[in-house]
Amino acid sequence: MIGDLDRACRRVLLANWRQRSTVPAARLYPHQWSWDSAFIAVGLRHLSPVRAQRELESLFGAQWDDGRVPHIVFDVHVAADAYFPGPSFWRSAAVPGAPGVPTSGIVQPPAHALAAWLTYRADPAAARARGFLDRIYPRLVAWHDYLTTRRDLTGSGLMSIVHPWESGMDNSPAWDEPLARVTPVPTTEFTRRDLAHGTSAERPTDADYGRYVRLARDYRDAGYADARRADGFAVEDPLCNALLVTGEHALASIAAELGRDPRPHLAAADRLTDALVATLYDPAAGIFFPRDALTGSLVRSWSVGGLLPLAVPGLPVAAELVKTALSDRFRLREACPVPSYDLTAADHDAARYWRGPGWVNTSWLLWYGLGLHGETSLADDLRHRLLERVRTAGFREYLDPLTGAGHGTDDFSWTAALTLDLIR
Ligand code: 9YW
Repeated sequence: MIGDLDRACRRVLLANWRQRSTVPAARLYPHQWSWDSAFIAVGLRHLSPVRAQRELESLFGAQWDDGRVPHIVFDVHVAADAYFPGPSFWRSAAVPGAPGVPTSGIVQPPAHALAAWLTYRADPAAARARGFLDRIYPRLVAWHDYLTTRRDLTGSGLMSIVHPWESGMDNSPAWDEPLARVTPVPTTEFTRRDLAHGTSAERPTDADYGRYVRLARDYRDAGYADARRADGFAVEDPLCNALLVTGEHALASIAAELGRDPRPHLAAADRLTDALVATLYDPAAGIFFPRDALTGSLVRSWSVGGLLPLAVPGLPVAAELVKTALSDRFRLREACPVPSYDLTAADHDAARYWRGPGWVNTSWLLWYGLGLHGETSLADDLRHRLLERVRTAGFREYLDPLTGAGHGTDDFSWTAALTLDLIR
């Protein structure tokens, strides 16, 4: 049975490979996405360690001079209207310091250093022969530097996202409040392409899209300069900041492997962990909340992102997060994949994107964190149930966490990649 699932994962990853990288889904997402590539590399390393290295190298080949790694690297061979917003919207070619290939100008969560380290570990000899770590390490360092300097918009030491798409959890209820300030662009001014491949009931609403377009357009028109704008969106997100810490730990391991000093990365990880706990952790709630960087207030929305600092080595409040994951809000022992949003909330929607459904990437991160903090039986249990869910539903984009019904696109790459990793 596991053999069949293993073969099916490989089939999806092979079908979605495009010369230098993997598309998240052939029709809905026909380009390269940043954090998708990180998760894809984690699975691809079991199929072809060299291909996993190339997945990350192609993404970092599109890094901007300021260190940012764009959330989409466009495939110029794909029809211009296949995805909105495409290259003609982002206009990266007009930005000094952007790469030769067209990209978006926003970012996605920094899962890459962890992915690079896991990729290296899959076949150190092959990686050494290709100089993988030597080439990727300075790029990862520049990426983290961009996030910890230019994206520290409040001086708290944490990075801010400036667009909901940057969270990777596009329409999470956590963004409703900070997004309410943004005036939507009328829907007559743009054409969504996602609805041609997905049910509108399971995708973000038109009003959300209008706000996404407004924010992206304003950022573009400001030359992608990072600053707080009163009419904008700026949020310190627990998931992005947790991945930064996890990434600094991975960079320390990479530095040591390269014969460099790992201590600056460990010091950065400690500083970030302290800032994360001091700024975003709510002890009474037992979860991390995002902080609106424009008002300074926590957004008290219970999203899976608030549990994911569990992936931070040595997190002082790990036991409290596990307790919250086991509570009625997330029901870690039964709900699978882990719900993206509070099961008890009145606006929980088990079929709509990041407003309730479970996703395999966030569940994988929780599984990884449970293992890190010695919760082996909970981790094993989650792993078994995830494999069972995917075996039943197929490689869907997101699933109803209580019934296991599949939603969104099928043959979704990170679902296949991380399933392959969980089988190992
Ligand atoms: C979109 C590609 C991306 C993911 C995001 C997910 C979705 C794109 O798909 O965003 O058009 O809505 O929210 O996390 O990287 O898989």
